[in-house]
Amino acid sequence: MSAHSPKSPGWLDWYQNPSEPAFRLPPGTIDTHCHVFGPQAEFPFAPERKYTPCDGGREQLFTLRDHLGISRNVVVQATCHGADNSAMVDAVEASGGRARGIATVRPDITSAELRRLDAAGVRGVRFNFLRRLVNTTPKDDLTTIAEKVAPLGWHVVLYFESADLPELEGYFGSLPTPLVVDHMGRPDVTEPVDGPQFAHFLRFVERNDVWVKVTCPERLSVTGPPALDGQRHAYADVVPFARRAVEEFPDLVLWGTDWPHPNLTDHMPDDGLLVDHVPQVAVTTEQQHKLLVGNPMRLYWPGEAV
Ligand code: 0GY
Repeated sequence: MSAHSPKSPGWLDWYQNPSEPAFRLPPGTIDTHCHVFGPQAEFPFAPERKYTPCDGGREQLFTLRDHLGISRNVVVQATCHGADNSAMVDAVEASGGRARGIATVRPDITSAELRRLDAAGVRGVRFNFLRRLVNTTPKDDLTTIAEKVAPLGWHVVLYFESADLPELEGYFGSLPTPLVVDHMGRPDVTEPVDGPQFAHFLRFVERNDVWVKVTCPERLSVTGPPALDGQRHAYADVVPFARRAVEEFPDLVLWGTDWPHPNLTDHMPDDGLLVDHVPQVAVTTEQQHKLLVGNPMRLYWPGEAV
């Protein structure tokens, strides 16, 4: 039964009362990676899910959006909802045009259902290769899905571990849609930024014109949140990786919060600090504008004024 299941053991709830960011996001900033969890009573979690989160519904997402100075959201279907996109679609529809969605669909989805999702504001599908989040991801099924969504102008969002990129990149390159990669392809930030693993990822981006989300410093970091004495910046070890992606591909990078931050058990980020992380990775005003406004507008609201 999925109704009113208890949270997974060790589950950390999203941060209450996030700080006021010191960095002012430019008008029109888009959070391209966030989720909604339920609320469970209204939108039950999927039976096949790998975790049961706390509730994190659309109203709470919109409250955070307004608090941080974000204009628009891209709500990415979370694995705890499986291929039932109702909660995500509900959030997108309730946003009054200020949100787009990324769905999870099955290969037998009909064109009528795809058109309905498109009309609601969905612009892509997510292919998840993390073994701790999904069972199998049969490539034939994913190819069928990609071929169905390509005519709508949708893209595919890829979530994978950096160690799996060499095995997967040939397949990714064969997909008929634009590609967006979550969380910089999850680099091991204890490796040098100039090391072979991240270089491999950057060349993959270059070859395929891949959009890169420079998201989730809190998830990738080993050094972690700021020291209480103020002597250590938040997520300092992730900064060189994100900065490199922004410098090399200023027109392909995207930013997002990842609220409500699934599967964090060590610490839950203060979302205000995640905003203050932005000028660490995009150091010029021009880079910031592209990352936060120009690039995501081109991808999610093409042709529209900010
Ligand atoms: C993320 C990361 C994670 C989870 C999900 O859909 C999800 O369950 O995306 C993760 O556990 O790394 O992007 O939110």
